[in-house]
Formats: sequence, structure tokens, C-alpha cells
Amino acid sequence: MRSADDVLLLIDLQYDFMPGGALAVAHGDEVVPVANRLAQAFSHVVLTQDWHPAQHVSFAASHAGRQPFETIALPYGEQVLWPTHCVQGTAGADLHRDLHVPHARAIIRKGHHADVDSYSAFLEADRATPTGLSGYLRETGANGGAHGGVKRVYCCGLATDYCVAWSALDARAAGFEAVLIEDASRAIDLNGSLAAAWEQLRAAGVKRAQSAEVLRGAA
Ligand code: VGL
Ligand code: ZN
Repeated sequence: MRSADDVLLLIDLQYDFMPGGALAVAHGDEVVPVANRLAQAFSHVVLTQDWHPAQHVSFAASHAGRQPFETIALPYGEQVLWPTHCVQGTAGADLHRDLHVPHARAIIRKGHHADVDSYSAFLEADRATPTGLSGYLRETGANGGAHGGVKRVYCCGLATDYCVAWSALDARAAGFEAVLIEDASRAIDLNGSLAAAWEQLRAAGVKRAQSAEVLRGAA
């Protein structure tokens, strides 16, 4: 079992990101059994859910004449327009039924502000609004805040080049060690986004690991 310094962050294992879903990630369902195995090795697991209101600013359908996968300029920067996905309370926003992590301690829902997207589990796309996750991780962990909380965040899930990468980068920026578990994640890979994400992750000091290494305590 991993020490209480470590948390496993399982990102967006929701039907809309699975094959057949509204924003399907190729082979996304293959990560569910890997996530289940990893979760058995961590006492501290946190889940995330992409959780948008129906007219969310990241949806192409919210912008007249715009198509999915185009980009637009928003006050906080460039935004990819996505197919409508993970609408609050819909079946597509549900976690995959084969995900078995009954000991998960928290579920962070993100992207719930209508006018701001949030790939990251830590900080919304305006790069100013925290989700509360870093405060939660600092206050919990080994023996609670008084003894220092979580030190290392293991990230995996969907999608490698968006929500997983941004979460790992923001974990680093918040002062945690960060590890991205590659084979427990799958990518969207839009216009070179996967290679760009790996370059950013490397530059930020996020470790790239495989689930087997994590499971045998080598990463
Ligand atoms: C995600 C695009 C839009 C993700 C979420 O989970 O990676 N990507 N919303
Ligand atoms: Zn989304």
C-alpha cells in the first residue's frame, strides 16, 4: 500500500469520454481496469467528474455557427469548442459502472461555471479560480494538515492531453510532486496536442510512469 503522502487522482472516467460517448476518447474504456488495479494500491484516491451546465461556454452548440473542435477566443484565452458533453446529471456524465473504487474519498466536479472551462482538477481555465483540490490535499493526507498533507499526486484517466495533463501541471505548480501514469490514460490528440502536452509535462518536472512501475513501488 502506498504511503499517505500519496494520492491517486482518477480523472474523468465518465461515459461521454468512453467509446460511443459524446466526446469519445479512442480506447478510453481500456483504462478502467487499470485504474481499478491502481486504486487497490492507494489508500487515498480522489475522483474527478467533468460537470458542465447545459449551455456551457466550451460547447460548440453554445456559439452560433461554430463547429466542434474549432477554437474561439474567450476573455481568458483560446478555448477549444467541444461537442456537448458531461452535462450535469445526464447519463453521459456518470462514472463508468465498472470503476470500482468504493474507498475514493472525494469527487471533484469541475467545469461547473457556465462561462469558464476547467480541464484541470486544480484551477479553472481562467487560471484564477481554484477548485479547492489543493487546499483539500494539504489539509488531509498522512495525519492531517498539522503534519503536512499529501506530497505526491499520481494522475491518470481521460484525456491524457487535456484534463490529465493540465491536472498534473497544476499539481506541480501547487507544489506537489506529480506523476502521470501513461498506460492508465488515453488521449484525444487534437492538432498535435499529445506531443505538446508531453513536452510541457517534461519541462515542468512531471514524471512519466507506467502502471506496472507504480504497482511495484518503482515510480
Ligand atoms: C476533457 C475536453 C473537454 C477531458 C474535458 O476530460 O480531458 N476534454 N472536457
Ligand atoms: Zn469538458
